[in-house]
Amino acid sequence: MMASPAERDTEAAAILAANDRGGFSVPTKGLYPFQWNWDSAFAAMGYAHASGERAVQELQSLVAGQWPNGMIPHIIFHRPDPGYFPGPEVWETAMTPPTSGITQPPVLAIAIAALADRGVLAGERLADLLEAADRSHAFFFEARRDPATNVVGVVHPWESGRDNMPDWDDALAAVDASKVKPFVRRDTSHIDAAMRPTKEQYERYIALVEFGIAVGWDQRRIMVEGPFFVGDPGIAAVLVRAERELQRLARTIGRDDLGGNVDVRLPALCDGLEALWSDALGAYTTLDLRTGKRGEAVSSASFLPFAAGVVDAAQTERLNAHFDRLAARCRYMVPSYDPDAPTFDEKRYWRGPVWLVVNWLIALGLAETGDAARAERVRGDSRALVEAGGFYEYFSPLTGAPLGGADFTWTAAAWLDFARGTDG
Ligand code: 2M8
Repeated sequence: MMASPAERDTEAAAILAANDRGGFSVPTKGLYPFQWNWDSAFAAMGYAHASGERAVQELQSLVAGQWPNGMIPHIIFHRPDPGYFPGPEVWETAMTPPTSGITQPPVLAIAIAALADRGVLAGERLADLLEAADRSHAFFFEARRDPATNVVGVVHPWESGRDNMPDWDDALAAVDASKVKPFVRRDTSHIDAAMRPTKEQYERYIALVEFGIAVGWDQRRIMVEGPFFVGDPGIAAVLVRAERELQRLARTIGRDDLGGNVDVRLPALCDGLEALWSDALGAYTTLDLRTGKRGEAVSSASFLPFAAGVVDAAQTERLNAHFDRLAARCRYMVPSYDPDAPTFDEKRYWRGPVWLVVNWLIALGLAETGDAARAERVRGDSRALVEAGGFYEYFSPLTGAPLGGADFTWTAAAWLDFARGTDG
């Protein structure tokens, strides 16, 4: 049902309040009952509209789960909940609070910057959060960067946040799942199985968890010896942007020691991102670091490097051509996968649907490169999706049909901070 922007504002605020578990948020009730890493970073920017304090708390509760090696896990299990699989007893990471054993896109420093720029985060609390972000970036540099190419990759599709994207299929299919013990999924008891990953994929997701346990969650061994290591333009682009934000803020508070050695870490991360450019495709795509195979289609992550400030004029031209082709095919931008690819699926998880948080970062990058028209296409479509469909987890790029979980935290945050704009 079509709702006015003011009605959606009220609803968004109510969703953020309802998904607040006291200092941390859950992505949605039922389907995702714990704190997720990049969800929380986006959530903080949403909470800032009602309370700067609550926004800061969201980031503090996220970094409370940081490992001694700097990794911020993808899930923090602050409290038990039997409704999700795999829970803490499956991960066996022996951390306090209990956590998963992999990470997610490092949106944290982007959120810190947003709160600092708004004036709701300063002083010691800002310095503490920047230190946490710095240690997390150092973790990516040490344990998720291929030293030969500088490419930053993921050791589990869940690390990318774009879990089920077709580019992971081949590398995931090569993972041996023959020894995985039987398990019961929970996601398909909340959501139509046609929108979720398949059983074969789930078995391999768990096989990767079991590999982590087998090496005692030694994150460098997982990168070097593990069965899955694929360069990800999504994480690589978010990390470059996050690193720039970290260095900018660190300078404003006189903490030049943060941001790694500025002459080393950032240039290496930029080189690694460039190594994910496929000239054949004319876009940034995945690179299997075990086999050398590149992804062959455009995904929403192909457009994230705009926000990293690395795209040159010739690359921009080629990316724009893809953007315009997708924009002609899809009523709503940006599909998570190329609608012209045979593996595109309008409804299934990260194989086609639109996520507002990815749109948020894409629009930001486009606007910064001076492309107001394409930025506005992305923002306007995001706004129209929520006005018509509400605060769902994701949406069909073809029809706008709302899909996945309802009353979603990061969709509400994206509405308040990005999609609604300032004119409604
Ligand atoms: C989805 O991922 C989780 C695993 O992390 C799942 O399917 O169980 C993804 O969309 C991910 O990007 C997101 O952070 C998470 C919570 O919204 O859900």
